[in-house]
Amino acid sequence: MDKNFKRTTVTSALPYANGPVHIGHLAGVYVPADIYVRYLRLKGRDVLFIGGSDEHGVPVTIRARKEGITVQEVVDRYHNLIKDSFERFGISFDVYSRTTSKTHHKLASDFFKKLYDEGKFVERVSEQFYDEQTGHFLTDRNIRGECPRCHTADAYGDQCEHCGATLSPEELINPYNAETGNPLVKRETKHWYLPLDKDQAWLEKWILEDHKEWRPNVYGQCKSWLDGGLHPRAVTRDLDWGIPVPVEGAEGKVLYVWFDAPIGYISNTKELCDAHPELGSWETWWKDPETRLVHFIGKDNIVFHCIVFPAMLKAHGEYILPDNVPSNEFLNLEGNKISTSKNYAVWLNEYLDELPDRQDELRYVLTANAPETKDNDFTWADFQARCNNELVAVYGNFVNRALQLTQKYYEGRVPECGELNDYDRETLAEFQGVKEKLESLLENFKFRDAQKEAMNLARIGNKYIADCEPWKVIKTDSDRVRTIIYISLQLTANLAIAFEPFLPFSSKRLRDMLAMDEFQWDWLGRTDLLPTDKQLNKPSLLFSKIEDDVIAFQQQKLADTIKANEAANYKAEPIKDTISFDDFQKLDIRVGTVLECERVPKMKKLLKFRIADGSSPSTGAGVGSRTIVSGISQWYEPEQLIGKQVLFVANLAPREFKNGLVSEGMILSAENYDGTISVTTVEHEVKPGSQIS
Ligand code: B3M
Ligand code: ZN
Repeated sequence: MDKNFKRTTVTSALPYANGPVHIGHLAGVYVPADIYVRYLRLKGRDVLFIGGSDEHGVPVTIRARKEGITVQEVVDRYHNLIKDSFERFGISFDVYSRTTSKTHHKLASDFFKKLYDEGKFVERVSEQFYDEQTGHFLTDRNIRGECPRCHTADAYGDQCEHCGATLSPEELINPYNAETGNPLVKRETKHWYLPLDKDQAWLEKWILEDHKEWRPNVYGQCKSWLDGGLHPRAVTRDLDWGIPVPVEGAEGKVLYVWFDAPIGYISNTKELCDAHPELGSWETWWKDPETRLVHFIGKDNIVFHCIVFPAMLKAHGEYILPDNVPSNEFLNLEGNKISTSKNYAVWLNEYLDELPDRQDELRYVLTANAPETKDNDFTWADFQARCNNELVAVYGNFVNRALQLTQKYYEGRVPECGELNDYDRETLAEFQGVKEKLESLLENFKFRDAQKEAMNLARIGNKYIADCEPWKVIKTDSDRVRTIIYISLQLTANLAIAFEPFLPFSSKRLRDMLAMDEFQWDWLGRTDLLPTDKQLNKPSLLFSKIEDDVIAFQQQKLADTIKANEAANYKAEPIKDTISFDDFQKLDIRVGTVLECERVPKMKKLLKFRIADGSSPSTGAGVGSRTIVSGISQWYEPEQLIGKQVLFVANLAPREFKNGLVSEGMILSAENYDGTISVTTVEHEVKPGSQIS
């Protein structure tokens, strides 16, 4: 870190309180931010970690209408759920507050007022879509209408999901309110805009020249916004949920959520510092040029944190600007996009309930797979493999061996270190070199590589103890074993420090086993962390295996969600052209009883039926029947159908198959949304040959 900074304010994006947080949020924002903050604290640096819920904006209002509860109930429910899950997951916020707090409403309102009074906004009147029956202006996403390209009836105001066209609401044919279905009219409305075009020059210099060190994805996105030319952005909205615009004549208008939410970082810091005077004034954390400001965010928030919020801060005049904005790309889930609205995600609260005491396993995998430079995929199979092959088999195994042998040979006391041989020295040297590497990776937000280095330490330890084979050497050279165990224990203590930012739960368990009350980052690499004769506590396994059934359960859960979504999105085929009653009368549909049913050799899809059809038997005895061949073998075992009564078309011209088989009619069946087939049948048994009319 630059010498000029005395303290660091770390913020992480404020999640919308419209649903629980999921692994995408964790991998993209909260786990990396937490690693960084834990590292800085361990280094003894002054740092505040600011979090909170974003409780304004359209998403929470949509959720309220969907669930049939008030917006306040929605934000209360999800704020509490999110806050609680973060806590259980070990995200070590210094404060986790909410943008509906009094402190925030006042601070955001004052912020706006100051800019307004100083003439920093431009006022504009524009025409927006308006629902006369509900008396509301609508946001783009809440407007639907016919797509001008593909003519699907229900394209969104910003996009047609059918043909993929990017749209603006003006382009929609017959726009209507997505929720009420009411038609919309255009109406004039006044709003305040932040004239970003005037910020173009200094933003270009500040980002493109002075912050070349920002991650390529962040820098690149900023560059493309800047290259495209900045335009004024509205910072108010016509909505009834949010912070009222503190200007006369602005009734019914609120601050745009992206205006107030980032100010939430400041409000939450104020709330924290006001309650804890020992932290100093909140203003020090936001206004002192010796404070370093770092925003952890997801990639869809880059423009707001790198361009809009800095422009607001600059316009205000008293604030520092972010020094870095480490943003990740997206995490996918089993090859599909994570989606809150489609309920397709691994939700943190459910993970914590379903895989209790396995916080570090998830933290580990999310960091190992962090989408730092490109989108990445989370799969449960990979989760299991990494837990079992890395956490259990390498880190856990090494620690367990070292501690168990200490119990067995020395009753849990740290033995004395004898003379080191070359291999010992090499191992220790390798260990000591890692501190600097780890630090430089962490300071540069390369958490994935940093965790790899930490795991590498465990590998070195694991290899050391496996190579030295103390369990064999004990028979011949007990002095040597003392040294091996001494070194292994020092390595173990080092691991507890190195992993603390990444895996705080297991690191704490390990420190408890080692009776290590104190520790600092700067002790990393030392070989006297556990003095000779120190009594260690009883060891237990640091990690345990993840069994197959746990993984299968999670995989099934996702598969079920996909199915449920498909069912929910199913749209029946359009109705065919109208036919006359006479035409319908030409069809002869009857009920038949399945007498025989069997597979057809060499024709995998087919089932061959013998159907009692009510005709006179050709031989004069038994029941009349016919052969019908149907391509439904994928959905039924032949035995399932024998004895069933099915509907069939009796007057269809016979059809001959390649192998000479002739089908005398067609069994009627329904095709479900997912392509599965279900044969039609009658509710009460009827005589074979009964006609359908
Ligand atoms: N709530 C958007 C999001 O969750 C928004 C972030 C605000 S950060 C100030 O993607
Ligand atoms: Zn379309």
